[in-house]
Amino acid sequence: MLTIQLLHARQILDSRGNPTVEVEATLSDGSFAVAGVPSGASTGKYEAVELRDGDKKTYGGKGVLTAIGNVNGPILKVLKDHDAENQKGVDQLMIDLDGTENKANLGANSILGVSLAVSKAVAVSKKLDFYQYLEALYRPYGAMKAMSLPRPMMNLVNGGSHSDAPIDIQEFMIVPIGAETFSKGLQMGAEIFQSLKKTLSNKGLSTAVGDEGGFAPKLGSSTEVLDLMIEAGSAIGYKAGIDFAFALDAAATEFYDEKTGIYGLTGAGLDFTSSQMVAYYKDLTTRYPIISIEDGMSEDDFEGWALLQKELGAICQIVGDDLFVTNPKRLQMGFVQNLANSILIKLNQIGTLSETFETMAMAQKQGYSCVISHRSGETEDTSIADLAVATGAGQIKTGSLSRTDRICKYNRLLRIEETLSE
Ligand code: 2PG
Ligand code: MG
Repeated sequence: MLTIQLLHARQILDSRGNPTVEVEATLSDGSFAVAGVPSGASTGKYEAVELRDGDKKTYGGKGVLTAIGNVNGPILKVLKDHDAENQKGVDQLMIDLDGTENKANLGANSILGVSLAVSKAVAVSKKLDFYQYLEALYRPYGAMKAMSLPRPMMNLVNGGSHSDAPIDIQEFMIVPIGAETFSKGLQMGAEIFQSLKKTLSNKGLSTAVGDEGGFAPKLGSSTEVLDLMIEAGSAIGYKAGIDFAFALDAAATEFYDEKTGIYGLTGAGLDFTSSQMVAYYKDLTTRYPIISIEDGMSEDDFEGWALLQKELGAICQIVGDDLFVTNPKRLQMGFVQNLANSILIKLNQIGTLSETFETMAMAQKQGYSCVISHRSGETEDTSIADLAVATGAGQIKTGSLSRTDRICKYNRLLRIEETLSE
């Protein structure tokens, strides 16, 4: 039996320069792998807990030494000599040891680091590519689609809490709908990114980038951003609506006032009720080829979500991120109340690989699409690229076409594309 022999966690830095968890797992045959844990900025309140030390004197309170101690101490103690191939068992032992609903004791950051590092080490032992092993792990969940390269959603403009730009909507992504392969789609994204740089610069706008490597110009309205992206595409021969379409992540929880029930788009100078917010999206989708809207409404504005799904669900992908937090219970609520038709998948929102699979299988069986996602704070870990391929999710969002924390996932997919087509 292949067993876990050593788990070693250390504190590393993420793409924003904040501490995060890295875990090394060593198995009984000497196989060894490393996993890094990402971290969000626009986090949902129902996400599993990311354990931070809170000691203001070190890293402004963001240290993760406690989480690391949990791996090197109690988690290693329960997992040592455990069957490494029993991923569900490994994850369940950590869930039981933690003992809370939201992993508040051990921290989802420590638990996910172990969950991923162990699975990666098993893949090494079996001489499998990580995506091949993930496929084998996902198959028993009974929702398997054929493995495939995902279509990328490339985040060319960063607003909201991901940059200082006054843009209310957090992410303006392009989806290469006209591209036949992953690599062609990526190429289109990269070319439009470079063209957008020129377009912005010609207009005297900043080409500095935000947390996910997209531009962060001083623009107030969403329509100005979309118009510039169309202009950048057409300058090099790509047509919006034919070659590429738009996907938005509004991250609306960030600009929703729970007390007043108002969505405050301060950059654009607009205040909306829930139904006005839906009308705003409806208007945008009639004027622009928008095929996906993520977190259009705030995480607990269920009436708003139901209305958005009713009004736009037939023509647009309605993606729940803060709404579902990759959690099967929240997703079930979405099914019952018809709140969306798609779910964003972030491993660290739930904290284990097995629970992520459970949520994805539920979604896929219900006919919801799954979009595999990075976090705004990332590491060089590329596991999400393998996850996207293994589960046949069909879609991934992993930032813009700059910054290695984003590009490393795209590059991993290029390598997988080559292997799959052999
Ligand atoms: C999101 C993510 C990733 P964050 O809202 O979808 O783009 O952002 O990691 O800050 O939650
Ligand atoms: Mg989001």
